[in-house]
Amino acid sequence: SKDAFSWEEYLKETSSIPAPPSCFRQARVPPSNDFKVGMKLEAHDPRNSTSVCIATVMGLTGVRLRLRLDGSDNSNDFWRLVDSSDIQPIGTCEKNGDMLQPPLGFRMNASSWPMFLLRTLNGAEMAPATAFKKEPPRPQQNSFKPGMKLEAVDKKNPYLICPATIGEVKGDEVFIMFDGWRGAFDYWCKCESRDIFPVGWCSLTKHSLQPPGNSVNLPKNLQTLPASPSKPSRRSMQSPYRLPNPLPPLPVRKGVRGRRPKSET
Ligand code: MLZ
Repeated sequence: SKDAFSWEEYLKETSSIPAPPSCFRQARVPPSNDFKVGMKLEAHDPRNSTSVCIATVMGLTGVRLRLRLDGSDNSNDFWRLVDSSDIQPIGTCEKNGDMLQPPLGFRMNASSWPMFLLRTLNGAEMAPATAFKKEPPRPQQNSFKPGMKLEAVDKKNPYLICPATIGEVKGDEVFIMFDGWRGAFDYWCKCESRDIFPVGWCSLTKHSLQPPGNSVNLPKNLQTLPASPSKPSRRSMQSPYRLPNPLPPLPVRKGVRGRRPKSET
């Protein structure tokens, strides 16, 4: 559509450059997603990473899988790349002499786990070994530089991948700043994090990419002040995208919703 987010235009508008693909722990040519909804696999429990559990593929988004641990509730879904080392074919755990564990917060009595495991695996469609791709190597060093643009998972809304900027670089870590969200979703992560991607990744892998938010990114010491339209210099550093600020009032029209992107919640 005509107002879809365009990196090409956005990079021009913000006079910024993308972080080079060599900075990232991501495949240069993204792998294919050969999983199907309903397939089962083994996954490290994100809330207890030493334990390996059975998971079901609930959805596919680009080369990421939406996963749910069998025996867990529906409010702890998590997302993994098809080349993540956190996932493996069913049988891997046993081959390594380990035991499959109930997920943290298993919804039944612990004594019913062995029977639950038998039943959940009986007749299940298991993801084939060929669907699991080899995790790419770590980058040699942290080559990110402040100001570089990228695409990053919003950890508060992990189904979302959003345009972001490197705010700071410290040792092997980077500070991820989400464009247009006034710092509300920013985080530090390792440069080798699997949650950060080069510009163009979503488009290449057919994953949706959120547009930047409407809020101006202010320097840390000014973040509590309202953005002042009378001092345009304050907003000149980053994302002048989709201004003006303040937004015009919403037109009141029956049956027409969502004319303004949702604000941070
Ligand atoms: N809480 C918002 C999502 C914000 C996403 C921001 N990502 C950097 C909503 O529910 O619309």
